Amino acid sequence: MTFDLVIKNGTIVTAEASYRADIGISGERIAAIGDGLAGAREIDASGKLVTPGAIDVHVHMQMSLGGGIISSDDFFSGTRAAAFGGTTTIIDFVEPAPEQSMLAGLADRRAEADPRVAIDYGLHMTIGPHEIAKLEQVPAVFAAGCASFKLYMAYGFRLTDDQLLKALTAVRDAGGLPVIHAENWDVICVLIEQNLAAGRTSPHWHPRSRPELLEGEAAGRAIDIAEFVGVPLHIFHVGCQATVNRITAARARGLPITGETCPQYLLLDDSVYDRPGVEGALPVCAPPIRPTGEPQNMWQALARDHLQIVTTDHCPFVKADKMRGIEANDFSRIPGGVPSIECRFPALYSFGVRNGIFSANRWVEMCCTRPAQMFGLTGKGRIAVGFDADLVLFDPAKTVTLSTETLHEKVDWTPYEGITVTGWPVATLSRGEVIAENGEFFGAPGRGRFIEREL
Ligand code: DUC
Ligand code: ZN
Repeated sequence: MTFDLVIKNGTIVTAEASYRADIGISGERIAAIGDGLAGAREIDASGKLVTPGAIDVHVHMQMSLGGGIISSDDFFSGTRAAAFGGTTTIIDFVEPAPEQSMLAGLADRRAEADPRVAIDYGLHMTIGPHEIAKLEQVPAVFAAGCASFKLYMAYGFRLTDDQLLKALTAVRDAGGLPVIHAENWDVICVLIEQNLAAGRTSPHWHPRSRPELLEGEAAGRAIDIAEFVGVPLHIFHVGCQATVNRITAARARGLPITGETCPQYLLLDDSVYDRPGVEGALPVCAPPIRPTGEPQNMWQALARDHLQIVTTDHCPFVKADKMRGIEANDFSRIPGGVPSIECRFPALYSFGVRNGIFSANRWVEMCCTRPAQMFGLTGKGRIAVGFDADLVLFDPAKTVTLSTETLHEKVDWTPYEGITVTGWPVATLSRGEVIAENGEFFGAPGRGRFIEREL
């Protein structure tokens, strides 16, 4: 049998094992794994690792904060950058307008994404305060393929505990998975107010207004409400041990609680906020990047399965937008978010696998396989016959120095400027098609598909 495409002589790395074999692809799917396979096209992967396409279940493309501030990667530029970094599936968000039904919000978000995405994607539905009156719509949203629901304990989307109880109950009844941004908003608001009143206006005060202890408290409170309701819960963007402790305590009680961290919490510490001028404003994100020691805690949490997956919370804002908070003398007005979508998969290899913190199999598990399982991305995240041929040819020896020159994200800075990683994707396949190879992009806007997820 001749396959459409064969990846030959590579070392296949899955969540369970590493072994030498060829991969035969027919159409969009993996059709065979074995030796001596022949294809109409063959790619030699000698010396390369072959992994499932990486999956990033937490990104914000072209997300509007109001006032004309929009995250700078659109669904095309962001998914193109993702492909260069080995990511073949993302999950972004629907934020319905206050007067809109959740399904109308979903249709609007799909209209933004469908013509632009270069890789496959899914959407989480946001349940904000305005959606509490619309919770009877949750089953229809679930049936439309938005199987996970985002709840915020901060910002204008913030749900109070009574609202959290109602939202978690509705998501439970629909069979969905709630995901949560856990911070203590009341405490944050007071600390911001006190710091600004005392003239403490620089980004240095951003992490000091969002304490780890209270992030842990919020995560623990959300976990307790989820336990009471009887629903699983996934904790977003964990950067401190206080929150990890709440997750591990819940898991030790047998509860279906999971957590993620992101590259910014692994590669940086809060000294970034002391950089001069706008430079200190650029890495502002929430929860904030934590003090030295916490990144090491997060690496260990990944190694021990105290955190289950790695995402990015990719949400870039250009320097001019970040500058607004500096000009206003108010760190709380700096739009929050950093770019990480392109470097996540290679950086986790470089600093996790190469430094001996975890195995290459654990790397694949956290970045590919587990995200697909947890979020209902059926047919993705594995190298197995019948699965989508979303694959990465990864050169474990290729070095790349991260900078705005080398990265493809549509933003005029990166928090990782000057950091050199060893290990980088040399080819990325999405459903059997090579969409990025040796620094060239072969995909197209709109070739990605919306994935109706099922749990
Ligand atoms: N935090 C950020 O920093 N940006 C996007 C959303 C979020 O929760
Ligand atoms: Zn986010």
